Amino acid sequence: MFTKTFDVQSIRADFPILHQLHHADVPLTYLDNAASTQKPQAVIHALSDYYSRYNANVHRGIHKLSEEATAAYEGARKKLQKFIHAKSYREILFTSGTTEGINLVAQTWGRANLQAGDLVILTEMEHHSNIVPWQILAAEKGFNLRYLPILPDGTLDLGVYEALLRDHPVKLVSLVHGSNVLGTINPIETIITQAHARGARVLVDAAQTAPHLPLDVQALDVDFLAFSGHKMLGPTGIGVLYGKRALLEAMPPWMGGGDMIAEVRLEGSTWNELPYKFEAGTPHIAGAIVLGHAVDYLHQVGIDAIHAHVEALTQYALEKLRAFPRLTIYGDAPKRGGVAAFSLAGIHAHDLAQLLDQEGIAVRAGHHCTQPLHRKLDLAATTRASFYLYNTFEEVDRLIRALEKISHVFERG
Ligand code: C6P
Repeated sequence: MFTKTFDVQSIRADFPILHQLHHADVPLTYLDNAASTQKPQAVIHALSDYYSRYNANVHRGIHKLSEEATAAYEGARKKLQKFIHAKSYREILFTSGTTEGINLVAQTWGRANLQAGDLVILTEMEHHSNIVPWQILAAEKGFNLRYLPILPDGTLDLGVYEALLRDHPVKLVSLVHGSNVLGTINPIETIITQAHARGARVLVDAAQTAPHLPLDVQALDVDFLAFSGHKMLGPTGIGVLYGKRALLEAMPPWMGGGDMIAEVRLEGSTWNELPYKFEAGTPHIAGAIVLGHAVDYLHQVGIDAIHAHVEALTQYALEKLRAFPRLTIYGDAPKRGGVAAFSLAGIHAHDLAQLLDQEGIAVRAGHHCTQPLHRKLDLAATTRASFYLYNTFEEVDRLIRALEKISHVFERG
């Protein structure tokens, strides 16, 4: 049936937070990985090591500490370059996360390239961070937004996509790779090829896929790709925006300040080379270095192995959840990531999450920053379990047992 060969126990041993009682008498079952992941000891150590041994500003000082910090910061950039197979380290911009990456593209590339009459295609399953930046800019520039509809199984209606590309001046397609609610993995390869055939650019939100799917930006030929460090064992406040070099070169800078300039005169300024043109001010040095260590850890375990484990766990969970009485799962795409959003009839999503918490199980409840998607599904909120490399089949069983217990209490009540 499901492969259980992944050495999850030795992985779990690396994550100190997992070995605690959640409440007085129940162990922690952490199933909120789509929101943020836990950190292995190597990553925690890298953070304290940076602050204990070589904390200094980068690109500025000529003293040893600054040189060391700069080497580690730029070394991390190269690790991230390799992680997504970018051609050059100059195409890797450190941001605060996916949200900032998308806003950066909107405010620089978007501001310079989108105008009244143009069409930008988004989808109905986008996270707010890939809707609101475009709405803000569209209100100012007067271009149009269209959202690709979702079919009943949670996949995108690609017929509508082809028609929009054929009939409208589409300038940009900006879409999520893996939905944080439906789990759907969108066929970005085809979407990118079709967009390019019509001269449109593509931005991919890889917040939910970078943590467990091998990504190759050159093979994909994607124009921009954004992801967050904290969803892939790294710290909060750090993420990556990949952009094709020629596009980044042509884009105006976003924030102005130190480090992003070549020369400043009172009459005007010129810009630093890539990637520094887009990294104004003191960057999140510790965050970037530590994210590099998170990537090392992911490589050690193996992204393919992590993906296979997450997929097996998710399939196992979905099979059990599907058999659960009065439970509805949202999304039935053939290719999906490690999330399962569901409702249990008669129990509000937040109450359910709270009751699961009492059983030691951490899940998320709410609209998961996808209000338009929830509105489309005619739901105010869902409860969501999400899985990662340190989760076990036993933990899925624990979730099911807890749901049974809660369900019985509600039935009796
Ligand atoms: N989703 C979730 O619980 P930031 O906050 O910038 O690191 O990531 C934003 C983001 C963008 N796109 C997708 C697909 C996402 O899932 C997220 C973050 C979290 O689902 C927090 S709302």
